[in-house]
Amino acid sequence: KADLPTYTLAQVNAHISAKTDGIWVVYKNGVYDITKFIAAHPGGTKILLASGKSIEPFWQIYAAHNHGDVHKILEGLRVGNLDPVDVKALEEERVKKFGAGPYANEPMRHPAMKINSNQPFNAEPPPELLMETFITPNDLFFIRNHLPVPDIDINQHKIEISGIGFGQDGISLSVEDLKTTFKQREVITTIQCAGNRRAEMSQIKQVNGLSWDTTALSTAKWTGVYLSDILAFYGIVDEDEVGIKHCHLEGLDRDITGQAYGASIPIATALDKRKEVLIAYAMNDEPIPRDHGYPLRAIVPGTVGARNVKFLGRIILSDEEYQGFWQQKDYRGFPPNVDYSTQDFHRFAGASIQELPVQSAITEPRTGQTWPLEGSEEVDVMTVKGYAWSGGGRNILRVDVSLDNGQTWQEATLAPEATAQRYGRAWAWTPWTLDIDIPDDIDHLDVVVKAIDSSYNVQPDTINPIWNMRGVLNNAWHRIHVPIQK
Ligand code: HEM
Ligand code: MTE
Ligand code: MO
Repeated sequence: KADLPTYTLAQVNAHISAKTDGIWVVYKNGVYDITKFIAAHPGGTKILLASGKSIEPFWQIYAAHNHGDVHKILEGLRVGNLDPVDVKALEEERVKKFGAGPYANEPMRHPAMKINSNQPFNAEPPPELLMETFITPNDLFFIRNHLPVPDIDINQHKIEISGIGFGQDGISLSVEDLKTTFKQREVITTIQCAGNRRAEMSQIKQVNGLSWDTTALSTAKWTGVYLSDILAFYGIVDEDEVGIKHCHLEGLDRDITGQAYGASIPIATALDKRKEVLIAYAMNDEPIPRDHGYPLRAIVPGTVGARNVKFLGRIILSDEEYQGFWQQKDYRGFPPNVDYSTQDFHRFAGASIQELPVQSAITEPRTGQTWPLEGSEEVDVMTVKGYAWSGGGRNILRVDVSLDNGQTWQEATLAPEATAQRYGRAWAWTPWTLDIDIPDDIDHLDVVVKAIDSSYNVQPDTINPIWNMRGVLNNAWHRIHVPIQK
């Protein structure tokens, strides 16, 4: 590119009109004329948002540009080099915004998200926005990252499958191989973090972990191929075969020692077609956003979020569980009597969490939020909203709401998309609503919810019997306190 002219950022800034000087953008040290490309851009006229500017911040949101092919198109539009002084200035601006080091290349996030930690990035959506739709929009889907988000070129990416039945070297498949070899499948599923509602658990006695409220869960439609189809293609259909017990799922996000995020699921889950375990390449009809696992992600319906491994790089069939930290030391249920002061507390770690227990919560109103009385009507009504969900595909049979701490109950109305789910394959949540008549002469309401799943499992009424030092698996009755404004 040495023969191309050099331009300053100020000159690029002036190229914002297709009619006069053309529309230019910059990317790293290159200057590009996109005037003729705009009409052909697969993402439409959004590209104009970057007119005269750097496209980098935009490409941080839209992972689909993370492609050798896209960079080839871009180079075809090159008209010059950016003045090295401006290249340095842009880089400094980027570092100021995103920081330096392992977290310098994180994607952009929706400003409405409530951030629980920045590095790694963890955030949950406001409950009122989350419950507006059955399927959560991608940019409002809760984010739970243990490590920096990797930056993967989809064209170079190959998923490796090894272990029992595949030999040590195993095989590898590109994203294209997956799409062309196996039948395309769709699954609508809710992903819930084991730490959802941890904040309430800490009110009983401090637990360790991110302080999640009630919205460390979201729902999406995932497109991909069944893991059971892939394994069957290579002749693995029987879980009793030569000692296969676990299916490891390993991501491409790594800590500074090189240890990847990884997890495992029982081989029975991986092989069972009815469990619909997916190797997904799309989320709500878009390439999976970087935060949610671009370019490939394991979707394990009905199973705790932690096993839905993002940025999937390797699948290994084994006679033992995955040995990484988050399978062995975390995402396990400790008994209520064990805490960090207990001698050798790791000894008490229970089995790794897989299917989650029945859950429900109220999302509107929020606890502490004052409810204004209309005053005009005979009886004032408060609309209460929330979700229910159970692990293992168990359907929600009923959602009960009480205003007197469980003495009497009213039945909520369940969302039709939810109740239409097949028996034993209710992977998605059950949104519910109930209009409550507000009694006269009260200054507050204490509202309680519980759900019942298709195994007639119920939620515990208090947190005490399920308290655990990691603050996972909180599915006690959810309670809110609502002051009534007279
Ligand atoms: C999709 C090229 C700039 C927004 C795409 C795709 C290509 C492309 C090839 C299809 C990718 C795929 O689906 O495999 C380019 C080039 C650009 C540019 C060469 C600069 C010269 C931008 C900018 C924005 C943008 C600045 C936003 C402000 C989008 C969106 C999609 C898309 C929304 C749809 C895919 C998605 O939602 O993830 N672009 N693009 N693009 N592009 Fe661009
Ligand atoms: N996969 C990888 N590779 N790295 C991670 O940090 N976090 C897990 C799981 N998969 C994680 C991962 C946890 S604990 C949860 S709850 C879900 O991803 C969160 O998925 P989301 O960020 O798409 O909401
Ligand atoms: Mo999680």
